[in-house]
Amino acid sequence: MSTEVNGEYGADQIQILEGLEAVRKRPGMYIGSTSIRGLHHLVYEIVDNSIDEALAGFCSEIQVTICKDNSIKVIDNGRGIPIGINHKAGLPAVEVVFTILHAGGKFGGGGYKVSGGLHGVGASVVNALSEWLEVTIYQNGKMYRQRYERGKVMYPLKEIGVTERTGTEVIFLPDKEIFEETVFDYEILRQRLREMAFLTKGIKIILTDERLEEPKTREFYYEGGIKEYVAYLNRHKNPLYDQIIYCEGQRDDIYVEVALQHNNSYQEGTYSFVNNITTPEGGTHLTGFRNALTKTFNDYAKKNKILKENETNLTGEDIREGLSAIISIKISEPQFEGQTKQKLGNSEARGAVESVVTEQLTYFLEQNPSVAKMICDKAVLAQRARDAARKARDLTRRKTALEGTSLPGKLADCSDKDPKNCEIYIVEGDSAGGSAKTARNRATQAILPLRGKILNVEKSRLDKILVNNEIKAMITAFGTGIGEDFDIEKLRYDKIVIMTDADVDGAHIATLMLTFLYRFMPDLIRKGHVYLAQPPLYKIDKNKKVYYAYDDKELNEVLSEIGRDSNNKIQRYKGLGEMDAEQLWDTTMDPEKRILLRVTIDEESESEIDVVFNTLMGDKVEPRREFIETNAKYVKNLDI
Ligand code: TSJ
Repeated sequence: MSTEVNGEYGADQIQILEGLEAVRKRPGMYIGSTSIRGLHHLVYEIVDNSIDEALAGFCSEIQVTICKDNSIKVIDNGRGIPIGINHKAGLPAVEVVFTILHAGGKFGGGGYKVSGGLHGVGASVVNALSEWLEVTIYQNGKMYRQRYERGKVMYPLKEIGVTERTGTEVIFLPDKEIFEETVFDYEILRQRLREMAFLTKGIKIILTDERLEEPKTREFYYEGGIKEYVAYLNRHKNPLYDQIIYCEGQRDDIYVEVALQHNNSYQEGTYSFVNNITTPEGGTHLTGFRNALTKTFNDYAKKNKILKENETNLTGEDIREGLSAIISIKISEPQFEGQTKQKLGNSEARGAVESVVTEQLTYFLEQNPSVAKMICDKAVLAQRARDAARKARDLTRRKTALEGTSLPGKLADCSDKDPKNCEIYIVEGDSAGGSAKTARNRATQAILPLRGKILNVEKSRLDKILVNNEIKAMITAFGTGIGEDFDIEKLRYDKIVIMTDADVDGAHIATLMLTFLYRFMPDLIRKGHVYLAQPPLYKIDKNKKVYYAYDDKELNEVLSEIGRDSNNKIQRYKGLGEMDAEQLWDTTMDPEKRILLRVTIDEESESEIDVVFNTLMGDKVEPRREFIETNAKYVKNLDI
């Protein structure tokens, strides 16, 4: 059975094709890039529409499937895209959605579109960039379908059968002519869809990967929405109190939701979103939140004599110590600012968030005095530590002013004074440090040996951190200063190479260092200056020839190549200390032969990185062990 719903095809069609052709000519303008990132963006564009249907109150479930041929299928149980004729275009609304640029949400009337933002351009862009796309609509007891190829309509919307359900189904195959990469990454989709589920309370999102022999399915459903997101952020930490503080409200046309809970660490983890899109650089909504938090707690502390009238106010930083928080707002016309367009600019958002949070947080603190006291007490301690840290820092600043920058005694510096040519090896242990000093190229390679485990900065306040000798040595050697004083122009080395044993202890020490760098000099990592050295795990001697293997797989490869016989002498290195200087140079330090791993932060998942670090650094032992065994995912391979 096949009944035509609409057969009119006119001159408008030509204009439509020109619109979609523009998308195919300059895809980057519409989806950011044609890399793997842009590819995944297609999925979010489609799913956003179902999320909007959920926000409008008509959809409770979204299924996302990666099909065997790498096409993507999205099904929701909403009302189904309207099929009636849109009078402006003279076409069924669904056809307008898929063929006219920027039509998303503006058809049919009553459509409530808030999601999308950075590239919120909708279904027509996905259609234009797909080899083919098929939409099926379940509505009023009937099923309707239309198919497009590279944006072109293959046939008018047709009725294809009967159904009892309602909803929308879209399948599309990204165009290999457009995208550099057309294989979807399950992990990337899993992370983003989980985030969307956290941000849309009550929605169930089901992700299935059918490419595997045994299809993999994950369900994301968070009844409490961002409250559960905060619980998730704190899942490997020790919350200061049981409740998750939650504020929700609407001011003018801005819907505001905030959830927060403190833990007993010293770092803040606040993540803000606008229309379900992350705003890593914050903006007015974040400012409104911070203002409200600072003001409400100071008012409470004064009123309840936790702070005396003549005592200095708690700073925002004091109150946010150990805070995990999610701020999520929905606004109809978000303005994104800054170089990367990741910062909210709408000034009305500041007032909206400030008003909702002040009102509801004040009420919460009055209702929960013991929680209020715990947070205030922690903030007062933070205030004292901050004062002590300032004194310590003033002292070091004054010192360097008087004595010039005196480099740490343990540092064996290089002779070349041009930072571009220089690198510094941070080496675990004095004995390995000794070998490294002998082995190095004195002109360009500096060695800084560190003794034993460095301080865990996740578990220490700033005043402790700044007087720690190992950390002081690193800060002075790098030359950049830290925190607000940080200046990358002053960096004395192009590469900072962390060299530790290839065992669990070594991995832990490397992580402690990375954590320190991430917390106090994140730009060193962002700008690609931080590396991990890769010492070999095995040495194989055969008839006076020496081979090295960096893992078990390579060991096997070497053995297959040279023959497995009794002349092989295999040594498993337990640490850098077992290598002499020449071996260390040959395997790990010689720029011609070594392998370095560059440490990177995936900007899209900085909140996930936080969880990674906290997994390693937190008080709870079990998740840490698990992590070290599965190894660091923020490290990407780089051959140099
Ligand atoms: F992106 C898309 F257009 F391809 C798409 C849209 C893809 C998927 C998987 C779902 C959807 C979608 C659209 N789901 N639900 C809707 N809802 C509407 O379009 C809709 C339905 C009814 C009314 C109304 O006012 O009666 C309004 C709208 C916007």
